[in-house]
Amino acid sequence: MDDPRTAPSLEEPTAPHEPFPPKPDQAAPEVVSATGKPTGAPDTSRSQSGMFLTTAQGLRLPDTDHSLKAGERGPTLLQDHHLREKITHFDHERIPERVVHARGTGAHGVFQGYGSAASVSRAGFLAEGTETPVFVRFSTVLGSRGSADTVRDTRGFAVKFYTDEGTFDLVGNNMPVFFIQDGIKFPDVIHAAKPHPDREIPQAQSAHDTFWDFVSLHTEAQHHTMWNMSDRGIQASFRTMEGFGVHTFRLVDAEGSTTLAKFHWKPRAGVHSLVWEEAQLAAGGDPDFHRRDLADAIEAGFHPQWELGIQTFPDTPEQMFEGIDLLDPTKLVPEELAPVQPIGLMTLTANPTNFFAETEQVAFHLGHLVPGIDVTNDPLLQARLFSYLDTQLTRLGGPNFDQIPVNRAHAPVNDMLRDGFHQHAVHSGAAPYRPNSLDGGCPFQAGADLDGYVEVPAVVEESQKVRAVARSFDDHYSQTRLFFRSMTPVEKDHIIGAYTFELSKCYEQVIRERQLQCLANIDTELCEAVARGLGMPVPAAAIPLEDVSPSPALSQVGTPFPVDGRKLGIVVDEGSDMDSVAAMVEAARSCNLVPFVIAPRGGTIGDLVADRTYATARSFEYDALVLAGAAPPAADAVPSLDARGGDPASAGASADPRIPLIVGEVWRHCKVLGVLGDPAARVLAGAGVPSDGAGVVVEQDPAEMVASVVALLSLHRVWDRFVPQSA
Ligand code: HDE
Repeated sequence: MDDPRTAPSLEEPTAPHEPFPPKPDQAAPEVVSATGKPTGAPDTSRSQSGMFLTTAQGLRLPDTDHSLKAGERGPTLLQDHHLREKITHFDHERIPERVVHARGTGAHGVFQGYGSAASVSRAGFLAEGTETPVFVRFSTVLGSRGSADTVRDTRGFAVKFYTDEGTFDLVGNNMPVFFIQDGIKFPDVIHAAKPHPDREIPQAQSAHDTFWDFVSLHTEAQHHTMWNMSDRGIQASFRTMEGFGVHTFRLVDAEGSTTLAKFHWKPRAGVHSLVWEEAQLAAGGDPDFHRRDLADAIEAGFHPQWELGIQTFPDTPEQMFEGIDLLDPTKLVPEELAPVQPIGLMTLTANPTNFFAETEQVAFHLGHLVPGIDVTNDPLLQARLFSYLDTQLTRLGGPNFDQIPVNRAHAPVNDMLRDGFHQHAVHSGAAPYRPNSLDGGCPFQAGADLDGYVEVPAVVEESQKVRAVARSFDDHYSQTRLFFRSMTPVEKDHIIGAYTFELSKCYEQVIRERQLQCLANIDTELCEAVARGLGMPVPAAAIPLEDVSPSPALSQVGTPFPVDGRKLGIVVDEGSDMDSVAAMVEAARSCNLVPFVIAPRGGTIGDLVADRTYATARSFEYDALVLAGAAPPAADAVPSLDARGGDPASAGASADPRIPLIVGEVWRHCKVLGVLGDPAARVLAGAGVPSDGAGVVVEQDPAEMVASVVALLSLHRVWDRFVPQSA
């Protein structure tokens, strides 16, 4: 029998049977008790059970479609307990979204330690070969829960490691620096970046007055702002995104010696971004673009991987490295000065079974630490140590959110926390206090010798209480300049374009002027180009511009990466050579590409299923496109009525106008473009794309075509096609 989840019957099924188990690509939190005890229950035991519809009390119900009424046309009776339960629960299905990072997506996976960190950290999960289950949540920062994925923003990269020694959370971002140096300013930067309080627009955008007002007045935000304006602000996918712990942490080895360290996640699939127009098209055409990509990839068996790495620095009293204050979260340490040393590998293996239960309810906290990892005095980090637990009290409705399945520790929990809303543990014993004799003294304290977490006895210098910042935090511009000067010309152009776009969206001229002054203090070329775009005079730098040595590791361009799970669109029509197309689909699959057949209409074409039609396809969905036919106008092509129909004049007399539209975008977005056979070549000409252009592959042989596409795609885009304006 076909799996009814993938092949549901046309008729409503009425024969009772048990609920379906999760799909093969799905996993759920491990079945441990509210206090971390393995229950031995099967994975499915947390889902619905029994064949029949019941109330929350397990009472079987004969009818859930009609409320209990005084006669067929009479009023509804208050005594209808099922109606009241159903509606009351529904009325309370929503919880407050996260105040930041509301839009997110999650996945289960596993982390394997390499053992290479043993010399600096005693953390058990970093030991060679140790496997630790993880739950990851990626997010945007500014948008509400339903906002689009591909907006320009920083991305969250939060990982929960369910280690044997307690849960460790690495709550990072896809950028190594932050807007502010002190956590007390977090409400300010977020209030400035969120939608304006009067009209609540714009949603999930930084291109507005209050954001630029804040960052231009508060110049320590300039470095992070430039990361947002760079290609890093519009990631191609979560799978191709770096992650950073941002702060400097303190690692502790088995002997108690300490080392300062910064965490990095390096994606095996490379670091790739969208181009701006593509990001905008995707935000409208598929607001779930990143969420869908991650879930599809995992379902298809392309399990994304990241290597965890550390940069290490001597734990000196100054906590400085090469003139960089390691406690200043607006600074990075170039990899050329402190290479990233790999210490483990994370593989995401399963999608959540239930979005709300897992992705929405997961609660990360920077203070979830394990022996071998400690914090530093970074003032941003210190405020975060307070915020993450506090915010859950409102969001998850009380103090027992640690007992929600996705948040349960896998290590045994023997705390003395009791009662409160939604208490799931049934605590035994009489004495949740210490010292006690009534429970025989249990629970007992564990020192370092018994794997207890002992804070590093870091020296706190003799000091006075002050509201002040260290002089070593004063420089707001040199690393911003370092970042810009480390970009390739095409990346610089993108940054210039982003600043120009965003500042053009501001209404207040003074804000543009002020930000241009900041750009003048960063880089003359950048400032001049943005000022030109805004039609404004170029201010002179107010500070001397330092000579900086570029850090090539900051650039995303030029390194080849695997193409697993990248998407290939293949445009066909009724006259295409479908044997060739089938061979190409096969060859693409064997290279781990995901082929999509784009046909004039739905159904099958040749022996293949039409994955997309001319009406539903748009360029942003594909990393590369191959034309395998003349694409004559499909039956539903109505160029004069359908804006998606494109310009019929540019289509050539014979092609469906939507195909040249896609081809034009693919060309503009510097994606690989293949042409299989002569009829397809005519479509190319009709779209105004030169057949000898960079990254245009003209082939007769399907296998050769796929080989060429893979070779070009490994560099992500055909960078040569951009004509750089910057030096
Ligand atoms: Fe967060 N941040 N943050 N943050 N943050 C939250 O916690 C906060 C900061 C980050 O997928 C909140 O549970 C303060 C830096 C991620 O569930 C909240 C400050 C970095 C996520 C909070 C910062 C982050 C959050 C909102 C300044 C990168 C999403 C809901 C002191 C290193 C986690 C929640 C998830 C979420 C506070 C700064 C990363 C309010 C006060 C720096 C990835 O507690």
